[in-house]
Amino acid sequence: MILIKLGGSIITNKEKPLSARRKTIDSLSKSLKKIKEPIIIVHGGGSYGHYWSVKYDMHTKEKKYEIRGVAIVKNSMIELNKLVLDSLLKNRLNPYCLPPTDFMSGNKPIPKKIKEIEKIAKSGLIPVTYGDALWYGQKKTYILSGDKIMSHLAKILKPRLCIFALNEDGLYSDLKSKKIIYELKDENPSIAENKMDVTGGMTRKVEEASKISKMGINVFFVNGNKPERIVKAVKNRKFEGTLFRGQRNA
Ligand code: IP8
Repeated sequence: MILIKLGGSIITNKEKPLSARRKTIDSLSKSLKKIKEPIIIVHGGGSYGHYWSVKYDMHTKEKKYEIRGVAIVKNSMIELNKLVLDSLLKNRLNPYCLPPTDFMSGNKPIPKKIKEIEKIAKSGLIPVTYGDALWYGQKKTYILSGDKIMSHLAKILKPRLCIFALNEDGLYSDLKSKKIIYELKDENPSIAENKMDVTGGMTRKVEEASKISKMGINVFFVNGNKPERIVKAVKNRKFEGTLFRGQRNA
């Protein structure tokens, strides 16, 4: 089984509020159709969820955020999720929509529910979930990043591989020359800060990817604008992107 995160910066135009990159979503769907293994898709918030989270000053920390903000963020994620589901359906895939409330309780994953997601994926349906605003308890809510969902799912399901589709070729050792790091070992990648991103952008991705690789699972960062790279990563063909190699004994 393979977990694939479609980053918000690839499925939306982060420069423009509430604008989806429909053509890119479609070409991602077409490439995903070529994968002949069970997959689970997680997508980010991009210029939908992040736009409203910034407006209402909502973050990953559990707090009493404005309830109007919670309602609006959730609604915007449903809207973006619908575009992803429609594209998958149109391309003859069979998505199974799974809002994170289905397998999260507070800030904890529900193991029984997560194991069920594996069964759904193995039946041929494609579970699709996303980063969202979630209820924590005692009137507190928080923003759950899709990257964090990747770690929760990986920990319980131990997929063969995790892929993060980004709006970049991978991690760069130097942002100016865009020199790709093919395998991240001890070096510090050069990362641009993004104020539009309430869940921590690339820094969060690197954090979650390192965590997953320490579970013994390979993690790939690939450019989602070139979706054939996702297929190549799955099929073990010449890989273009950044690999976090799974460390068995870490
Ligand atoms: O883009 C966050 O998900 P991410 C979703 O995967 C929201 O970090 C609601 C901002």
